[in-house]
Amino acid sequence: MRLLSVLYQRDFLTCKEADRWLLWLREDGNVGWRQESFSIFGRHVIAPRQLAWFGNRGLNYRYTGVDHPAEGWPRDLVALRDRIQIVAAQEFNFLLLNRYADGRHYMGWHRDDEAGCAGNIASLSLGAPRRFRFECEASGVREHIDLEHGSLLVFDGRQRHCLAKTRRPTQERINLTFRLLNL
Ligand SMILES: O=C(O)CCC(=O)C(=O)O
Repeated sequence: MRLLSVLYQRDFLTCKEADRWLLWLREDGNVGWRQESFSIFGRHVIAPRQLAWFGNRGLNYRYTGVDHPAEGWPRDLVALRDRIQIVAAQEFNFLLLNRYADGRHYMGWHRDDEAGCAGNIASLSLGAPRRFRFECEASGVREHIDLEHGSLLVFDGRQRHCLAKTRRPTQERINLTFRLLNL
């Protein structure tokens, strides 16, 4: 694979664990899901997905001109973060969550190279499998990997990537991206 991937563990979580996390993330009161809007090239755009975040209190992840100030970690998520830190062999202090209701929800091509981002991103997938595309830096060739329920992908966020739209009937997917912001 030409993805600057450090690792892909298809069965990082057992199916039972992954199902439980999906329920927890959907449960009222656990996660403050919101549909964000931002300005891009002077256009007002509503993000085609829902978003939430957690992180070390005091950290602020600013991207697409929007602040995302963190207020700490829910207790339930700390053990999951710690487990992912061991596998990824690095620390994470911020978590961005994306919720794709169906195949019409997506994330366009981008790099996660904002000032203040460091290290790799650990991406945990829950729910419907979705196609993650990435572009080979040197050749411009595009490849993909289908991210499955309970899988963990650790990758270099500076490489161009996207979560593709699909016309196939597709159920909900929630993605957790653990990140390291420079303090
Ligand atoms: O949902 C995904 O797997 C992609 C997420 C992503 O590209 C990002 O958070 O930067």
